[in-house]
Amino acid sequence: MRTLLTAALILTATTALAEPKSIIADIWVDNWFEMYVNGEKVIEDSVPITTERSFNAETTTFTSDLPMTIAIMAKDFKENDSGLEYIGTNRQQMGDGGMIAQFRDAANGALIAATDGTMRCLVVQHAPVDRACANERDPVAGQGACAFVETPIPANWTAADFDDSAWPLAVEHTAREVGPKDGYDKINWDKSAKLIWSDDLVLDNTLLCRLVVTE
Ligand SMILES: [Ca+2]
Ligand SMILES: [Ca+2]
Repeated sequence: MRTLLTAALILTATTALAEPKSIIADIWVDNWFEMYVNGEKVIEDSVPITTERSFNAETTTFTSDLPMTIAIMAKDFKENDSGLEYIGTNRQQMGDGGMIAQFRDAANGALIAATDGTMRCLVVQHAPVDRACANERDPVAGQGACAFVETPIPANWTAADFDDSAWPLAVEHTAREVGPKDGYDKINWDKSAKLIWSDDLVLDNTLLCRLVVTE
């Protein structure tokens, strides 16, 4: 009887510990993102990256056990691998990126995690290699100043057990540097949520970023 009772208590305790949390995520990326939790895709930016000025924010709710691993692919828009946009027009330019996200406990609104410089981000597309590309009359991706650097996307990069210890730390940027707008302004950001990217908001166009939430 005592053994049975103990077993029942342990089972109850284990069940309570394993109860997944309902989590509300707010995400704003210039220009597009997809997000994975423990290797499973949870949300993709609802506005296609080809949409001009796609500065929307997304809010979504998902459930996860803690610890959890958040993995976000973030893309600054580029018309092609030169990294430029508005190619051939008088607005031809390199364009810049930026992102911010926060994760709250749906039960009480408490902040669980947010983007900041403790995250790790790997740049997988960098272009152009020379800013002079933006002034070329006929910029061709892969040629001269308009060359690009592409890094293969590691298999399993979204998985909880992926080793990101060799990736660079994310870099925090000010709102003045990023110039966030539109959807960004509709979210009440916790002050611990930071705008991040690599160290180069302009030339680094596609990033893989990971955040391990242990709380
Ligand atoms: Ca952009
Ligand atoms: Ca860019």
